[in-house]
Amino acid sequence: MKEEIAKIREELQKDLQEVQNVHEANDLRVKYLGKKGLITDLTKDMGSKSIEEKKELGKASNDLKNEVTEAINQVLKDLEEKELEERLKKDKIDPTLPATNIPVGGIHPLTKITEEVEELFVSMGYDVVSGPEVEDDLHNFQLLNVPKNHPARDAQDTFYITEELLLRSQTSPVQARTMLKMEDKSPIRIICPGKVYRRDDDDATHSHQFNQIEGLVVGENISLADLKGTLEVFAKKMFGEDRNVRFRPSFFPFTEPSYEVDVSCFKCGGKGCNICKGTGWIEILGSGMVHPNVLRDCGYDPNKYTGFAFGLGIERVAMLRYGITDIRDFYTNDLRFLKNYNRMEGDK
Ligand code: 2NM
Repeated sequence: MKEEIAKIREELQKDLQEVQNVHEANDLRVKYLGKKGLITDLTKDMGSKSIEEKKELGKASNDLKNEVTEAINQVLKDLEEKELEERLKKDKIDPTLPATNIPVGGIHPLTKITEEVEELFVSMGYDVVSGPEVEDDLHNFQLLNVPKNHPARDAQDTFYITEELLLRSQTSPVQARTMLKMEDKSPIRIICPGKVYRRDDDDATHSHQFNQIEGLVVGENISLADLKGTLEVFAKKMFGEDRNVRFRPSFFPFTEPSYEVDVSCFKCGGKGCNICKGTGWIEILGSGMVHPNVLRDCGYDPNKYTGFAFGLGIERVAMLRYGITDIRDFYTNDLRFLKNYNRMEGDK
């Protein structure tokens, strides 16, 4: 037995000297200490031994086990140190090298305005709803009380794909779809942000594709006072609490009566300047009480339900808020332009 132990020791010494890496050191652990390892083997036929022999063999094999464990651990430690040292030597870092300039993305100004408007209306209990950009004549025009001979339907103003299909010219078809979908005709409070398309020649203030947010509230006893109160809150949140707001009579096919909403000029305070073109007022949105024909065609009995609706152009609001003078700047994705709207508070 002693001979066997001596033999194992001898073999271990040889093995330890030959170990090259952590992997091999772990193999050694299995070879000596594993379930079928050399040391485990020693105690295999313990059962046939006398008590004295068992004691002796038990102690000897235990000592050997500890010895081997320690030796292998030491080898592992040495190897790890050696590997670390080599890596440090190889991967030298030069902290004086200039840092890599990683361009950081930011939130687009149109997204910022959209999110701000969404947040305000969601806080007042509205849902945000979206719908298809490719629409049909029914949802984009007919259901919104836009008659067959209306100029907005002209191929000169609308992008037609076929005679029936078109790129939506406003987001109100989403609202028509929402009303039609409400089987129980329960009240509606929604805003619909999204891209719309019109056949304009692009210049500093026109774009053939822009973004809109339209709102719709339908229920029993919804009145003009609700429209005025809601849009006044909106106008002041967007352009400043000390703005004045006025409602000017206007015309839209889908609302009756209809109003355009102006805020007092935030630059001159109403005295007249280049921003308000001397009038003291800035137009920010269109609105009105939903036309009874629209309610009826979308499944809401106009004798029982009323509603108000409004629409605004995101680009226009963003241009006013940030003093942007060319609408095309939103779409050219020039980072020098976009970066301006992602400055941290207090930056110069
Ligand atoms: C505007 C102005 C006034 C409007 C109407 C509707 C609907 F679907 F209820 F008929 N949605 N949006 C509306 C009303 C839009 O944009 C200048």
